[in-house]
Amino acid sequence: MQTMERKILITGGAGFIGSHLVRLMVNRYPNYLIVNLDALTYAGNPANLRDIEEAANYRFERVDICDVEAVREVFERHAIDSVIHLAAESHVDRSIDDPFAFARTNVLGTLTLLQVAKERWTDDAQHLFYHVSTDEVYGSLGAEGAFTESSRYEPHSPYSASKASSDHFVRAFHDTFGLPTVISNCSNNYGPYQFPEKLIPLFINNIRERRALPVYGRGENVRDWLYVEDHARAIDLIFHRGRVGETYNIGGSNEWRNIDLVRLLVATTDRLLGRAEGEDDNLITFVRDRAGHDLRYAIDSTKLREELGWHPEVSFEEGIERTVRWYLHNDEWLTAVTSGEYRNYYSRMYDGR
Ligand code: TDX
Repeated sequence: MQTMERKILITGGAGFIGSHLVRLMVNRYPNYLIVNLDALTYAGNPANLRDIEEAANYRFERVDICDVEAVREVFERHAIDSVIHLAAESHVDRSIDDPFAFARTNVLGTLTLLQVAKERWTDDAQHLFYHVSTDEVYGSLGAEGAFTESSRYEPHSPYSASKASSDHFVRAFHDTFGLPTVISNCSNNYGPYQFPEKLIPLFINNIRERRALPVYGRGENVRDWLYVEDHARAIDLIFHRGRVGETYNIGGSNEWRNIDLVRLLVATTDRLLGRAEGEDDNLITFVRDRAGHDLRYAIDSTKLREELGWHPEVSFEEGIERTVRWYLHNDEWLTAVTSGEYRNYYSRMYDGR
């Protein structure tokens, strides 16, 4: 095989955002070796990457980021020089049920990767530990304003507390040991391959099956939505041109109240299914609010736009249309991940690789 310019470990590459990033990097950089390290828990699915799994510059390693020996072996086997770390437990409602799983994967897993990178990267080669994080670490906003890179950390859910903690460890390894790190904090993502526990894919699936749409509280919470490929492009840019030791906020500047978004999803899905307008409005059901539910997130991505010239390329109208179409045309994928069958199938397929 030709000599690879960079050997990049992408953790969580079988997940939603990770699979989009792996696809982008494998296709755009034939001279980079892309090693996807993923434990294939419930939300990680190699079917998300079927189109690139035979690529010459792609490898898959089924490893838990908390398993220090296995992580060391992967670094050694592939002479890893950089990490883009996305592996995480990411669903807020699950973190309310089982906070320990979030501390384990998000905090101890990140610490394990940092420790191995620090041990291994003692030469003068080019290295980078890129940590992918969330806007939720900054807490909740009132009606006005947006989070900047210097906003105070104020996490409210066990999920955001675990991500905040992982961000702190990354900065600590930079400041204490000189590890070359960079962090980005992104707003809510949407698009193909998102696990249907998150609002948008869950609701598209429920509309398709004519099941109730459980809107928490009064649906007045606001989120800033970004198409997942725009996030992957931002990561690529920050990986190559971001300044070491810095943090970059990534956001869509696209705020929606949940209830307005849900109405848009109902209208779009009904239209694409050929159903009459308004036919499924009655599926909208207001339910008990999520505990500690953050009112509003909004990201100020001026730094990323001005320093690195990034901007979102996919409008929300276009992105929602593409996303609803994708879920409706990939009902096999949806049925497989919701039934859990894929887990048995892929566990057999990937064991012992
Ligand atoms: O059934 C639902 N009903 C509902 O009203 C679900 C699943 C969600 N919601 C609301 C809660 C939020 O206000 O919709 C909004 C979006 O919910 P999620 O999709 O669960 O996302 P959120 O809680 O905003 O967190 C997301 O953004 C930051 C991701 O899940 C995180 O992983 C990311 O870091």
